[in-house]
Amino acid sequence: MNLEKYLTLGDEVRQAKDKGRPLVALESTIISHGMPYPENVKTALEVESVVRSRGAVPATVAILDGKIVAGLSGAQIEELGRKGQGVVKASRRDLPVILAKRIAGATTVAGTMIAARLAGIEVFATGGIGGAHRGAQRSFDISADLTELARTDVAVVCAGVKAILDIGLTLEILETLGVPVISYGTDNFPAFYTRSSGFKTECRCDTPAEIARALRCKWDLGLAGGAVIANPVPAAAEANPALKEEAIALALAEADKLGIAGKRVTPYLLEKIALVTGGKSLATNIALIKSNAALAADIACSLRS
Ligand code: PSU
Ligand code: MN
Repeated sequence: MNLEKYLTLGDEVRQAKDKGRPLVALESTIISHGMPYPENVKTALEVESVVRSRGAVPATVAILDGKIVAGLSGAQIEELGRKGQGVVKASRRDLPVILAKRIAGATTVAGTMIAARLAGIEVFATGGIGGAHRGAQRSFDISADLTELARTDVAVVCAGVKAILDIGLTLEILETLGVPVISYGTDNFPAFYTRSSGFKTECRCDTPAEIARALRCKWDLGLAGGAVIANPVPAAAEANPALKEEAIALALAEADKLGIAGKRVTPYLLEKIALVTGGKSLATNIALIKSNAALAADIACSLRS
């Protein structure tokens, strides 16, 4: 396949690849659908700076003008952030049509993993991954992020999954799919806004080098697929659990009443929770993404050493 037909690398990313420097992919659904403007743009640019400050090179991913772009410019990030929900959310199944129609797409975790693999990037940092929604036994609403983790060789550093999801069910599905879930510096699986979900993980690593070695073993052995690296939110930025649970209950009830379904569910819940918690959840969100970017950069550097 002629990769250049579909993939464009930003200048900084191209130079980094030529020199064999460590890279970290970053998603854009979080910019367009996960946070309000202008905090989304400011955060996206700051997250890139965090990656650079740890000696790696950021590659923020989106789809623009019929190409998957790995390494957006500041102006491109600004445009995606300003358009917000006006940009189409792009997961695996959406990529072909968005590319063919030459419209803009904000890549989800699944979409960004695909782009990262095409660009030869092994590590990706985000806030939270998608998972099995509460009631998934009936609705079948299970994010394509999980099946992507089973097939695409990219490690995803996140702060766990939000309690808007069924965390236990999400972990069971990841186990079935053979996806390693590694908690960083803890035996607990984090729940995005809070440091523990109440669920334990079987795998714990305490250093980025240890995580990098585990990833290398996996891929050397041909065990296809990615890994979830779960990094708990920094303690100082942890949200009040009671406030968060109340906001989630309200958001879920509202979504149900309005009949929100399909790809609109996750962005709707995120927006509602941000609104209900009066911006408190946003501060937590920003702190944890930066912390994930730092860990991802450290892992990417370890993978190169
Ligand atoms: N969870 C969050 N924040 C997010 C997302 C999920 O806490 O921004 C975004 C990510 O881009 C993720 C996507 O890949 O939502 C999952 O959407 P869905 O549940 O429709 O697969
Ligand atoms: Mn869904």
